[in-house]
Amino acid sequence: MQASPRKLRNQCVLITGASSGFGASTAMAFAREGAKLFLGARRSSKLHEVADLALEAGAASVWSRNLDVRDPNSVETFMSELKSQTETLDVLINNAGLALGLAPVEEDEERYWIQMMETNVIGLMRMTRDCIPLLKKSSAGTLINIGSIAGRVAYEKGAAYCASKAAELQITKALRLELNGTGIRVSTIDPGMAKTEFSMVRFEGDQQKSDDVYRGVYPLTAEDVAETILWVAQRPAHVCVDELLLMPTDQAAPYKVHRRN
Ligand code: NDP
Ligand code: 8X3
Repeated sequence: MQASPRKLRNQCVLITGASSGFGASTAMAFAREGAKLFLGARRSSKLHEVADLALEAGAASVWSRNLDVRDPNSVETFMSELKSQTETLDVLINNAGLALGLAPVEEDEERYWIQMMETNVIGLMRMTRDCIPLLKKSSAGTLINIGSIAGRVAYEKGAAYCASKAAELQITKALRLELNGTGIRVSTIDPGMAKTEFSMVRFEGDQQKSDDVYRGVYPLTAEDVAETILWVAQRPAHVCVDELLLMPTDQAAPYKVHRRN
């Protein structure tokens, strides 16, 4: 007999990096399914806008707080306040992340490497460690990490970002093994080029450089990625999508991009 898709109504879903891009769109996708949302990011005003829209879209409830995954104190406060709201988490989406700069190692900035590693690797592990006890209380806990094509295929001038996403892939694989037998599903969703605030962050607000990334290309949208995250979470409890690589048709590899004039 075919098991039916998992219902997300009233399920507790935590999304990190929910103030823009994939995180904000994923909040909306889960809101439309009637989930109880728990949202975190550093920019509180943007986060509150997403929270208001998610309530309008049908979320059962929305709780949002300032969260900096790089800062142990911020994570501790966030988790302690979250635990006063719920004892269980059904879905954790480790989405908070960023790239900074695009330069050969010889010319690159160490402060960028530190911020990427602290956010994309240590922050993800910190959130995961603190959420596992709550995921274990769910009847079908689901842990979804956002990786990247960059974690699978290295590209020039992206060494530290690629390394951080390669680390995410290996962390996800280790967690899949560690949590086997708990009923918790562990997935990595690894998108290629997507148009969000990602490139504006990478190039520190340089609009021209950001626009050049997407010039003549039809990239993924935040909604494409959000729908994929939702689909993974909706699989029946006995189905785990271990790894999912999601690329724009125009992009066959990081630098193999078809551009129209
Ligand atoms: P955005 O810049 O639009 O979103 C990134 C989110 O991460 C923001 O909400 C930001 O919120 C949050 N964030 C960054 N640093 C921290 C931090 N220290 N603590 C908490 N939240 C943080 O980019 P995307 O939506 O594209 O990126 C989301 C994820 O997807 C990232 O992990 C990225 O590496 C990955 N990715 C992106 C791709 C792309 O081409 N766009 C492709 C493949 C993967 P705030 O600034 O408010 O804290
Ligand atoms: C973001 C995709 O190719 O810019 O993870 O690194 S890429």
